[in-house]
Amino acid sequence: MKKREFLKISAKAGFITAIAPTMLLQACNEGNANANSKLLAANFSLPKLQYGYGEYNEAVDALTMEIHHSKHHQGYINKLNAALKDMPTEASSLENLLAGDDPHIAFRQNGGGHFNHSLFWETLKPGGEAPSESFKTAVNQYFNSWDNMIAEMQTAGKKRFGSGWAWLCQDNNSKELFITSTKNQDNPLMAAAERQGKPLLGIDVWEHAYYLKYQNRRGEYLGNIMNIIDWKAVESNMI
Ligand code: MN3
Repeated sequence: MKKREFLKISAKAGFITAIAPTMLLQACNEGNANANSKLLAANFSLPKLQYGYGEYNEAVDALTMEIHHSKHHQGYINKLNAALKDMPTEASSLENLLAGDDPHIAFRQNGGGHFNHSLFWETLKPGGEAPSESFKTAVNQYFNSWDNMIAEMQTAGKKRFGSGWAWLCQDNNSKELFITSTKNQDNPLMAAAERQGKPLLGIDVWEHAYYLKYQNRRGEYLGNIMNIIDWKAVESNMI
């Protein structure tokens, strides 16, 4: 029996705590875990939205918000918790799990889904919130103008084939701001991303994010969603 299979069965049988940490380390192959860290708890829960489902209506209709939050996002959380029970990990946080070496596809899809949507909700505000002068200065430095940055985000979202996300990120080393996109529920924390960095803002371009109101008009959705961004919340994600 392979160690991972043993772990799976052990976890289901409820005696996972009896396994030595070193064995978990080998079995889970999480490179940066250490013997003193705890297992990442399988108790993620749905974050509350800051506003009512109907309050985002200038960009996204109430029914889309409700289904997106209470069904899609909840679904990722349920599957993430189930995957953590099946495959215990010593990663110190969800972010570290996603950024680690080759996370299991269940973590990429459902851990990514939970991380991405949680970030998305935090940065949406009916009517939007203007950026600070210092954040505008940072954006101008890397994109030449605020409008160029907005346009580049919209292009990243439009060009993402199929389902995925457009991202405004910060380089972990140079601190440079940059824009990229990822497929499915991948994000720039992951080694699979075209460019890794700290996500500051993610825009969901899955059809479930806009189809009821916009049908095939993803560009129109991308135009309107940028009007309800809380740029102070985005800035608060900077390194
Ligand atoms: Mn979504």
